[in-house]
Amino acid sequence: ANLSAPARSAAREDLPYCPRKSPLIGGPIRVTFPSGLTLSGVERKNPLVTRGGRYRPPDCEAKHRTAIIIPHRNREHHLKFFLYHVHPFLQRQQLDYGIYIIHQAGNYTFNRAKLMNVGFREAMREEDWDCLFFHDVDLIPEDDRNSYTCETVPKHAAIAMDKFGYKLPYKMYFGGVSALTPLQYLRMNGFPNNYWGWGGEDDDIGIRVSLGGMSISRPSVNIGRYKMIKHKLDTGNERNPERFNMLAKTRQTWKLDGMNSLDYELISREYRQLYTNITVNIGTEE
Ligand code: UD2
Ligand code: MN
Repeated sequence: ANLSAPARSAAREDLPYCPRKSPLIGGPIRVTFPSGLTLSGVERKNPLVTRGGRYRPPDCEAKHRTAIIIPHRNREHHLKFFLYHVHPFLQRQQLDYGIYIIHQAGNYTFNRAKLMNVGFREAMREEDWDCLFFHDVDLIPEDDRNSYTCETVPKHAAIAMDKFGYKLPYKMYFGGVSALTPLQYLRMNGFPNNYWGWGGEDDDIGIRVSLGGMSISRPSVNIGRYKMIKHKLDTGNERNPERFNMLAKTRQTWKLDGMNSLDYELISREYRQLYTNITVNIGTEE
């Protein structure tokens, strides 16, 4: 892995803008998990991806710049399949994109939402992204019409997952994959930093959207489809028993806890071929 920032290619002044609808979109995708898949195999299949997991369409100027933010620890097996599917998926959408893996250092209880806040800050430090996708590592989109771009209000993209019978489990559900512009993200003070362990943070985020005075947009159920790679609850991410008490207080806490109170120690930033890896010490519960 290389630690120096990748050089941005020079401006490509002569290129026309990409069309409003990419001609490469095919609709439903057959999601498979080939045995024997390796990261170098994924690299060979994605020759136009540059160091740090960056891509720009070779023959047109992208209309959208999207960063994918993925909270991670100990899921290398899922990450490999994710990259295998999602790189070609994003390229078919003719996006200017980058993939950021936010890796929680140490063995302390996992904190998905705080890692997202770190990802937001670290990605925006590098590029003026106009849309951020906050994405579980184990969710594979099943239709490339599910556009990885932002809307005028926060978008919840993972609305139809195999594990919930391809329908929304409940109306306020906001888990799995969501997309916000930097302004939308800051308007709700980002995500909460204090949900340690499994559960609750996704509902908190949904509540924050509405407390920030915004509504939720969603793709249609036949397009916002995802497969979740099967797994058990991870060690170090046990159910958070406080989650219901905390959710009852979001209205009092959201302005105090979020991007404006985010505190972490950056351990490393590595520009790997298929993604930028950000390892971070996010501390422990107070
Ligand atoms: C659900 C939600 C998820 C989140 C979670 C509760 C779905 C599809 N997703 O996921 O968005 O709200 O409940 O916290 O319903 N992770 C690691 N290492 C770990 C633990 C988690 O990398 O040790 C990351 C990874 O990106 C994973 C994500 O956190 O996909 C969510 O954790 P999960 O997959 O264990 O939780 P799950 O499937 O119940
Ligand atoms: Mn999962």
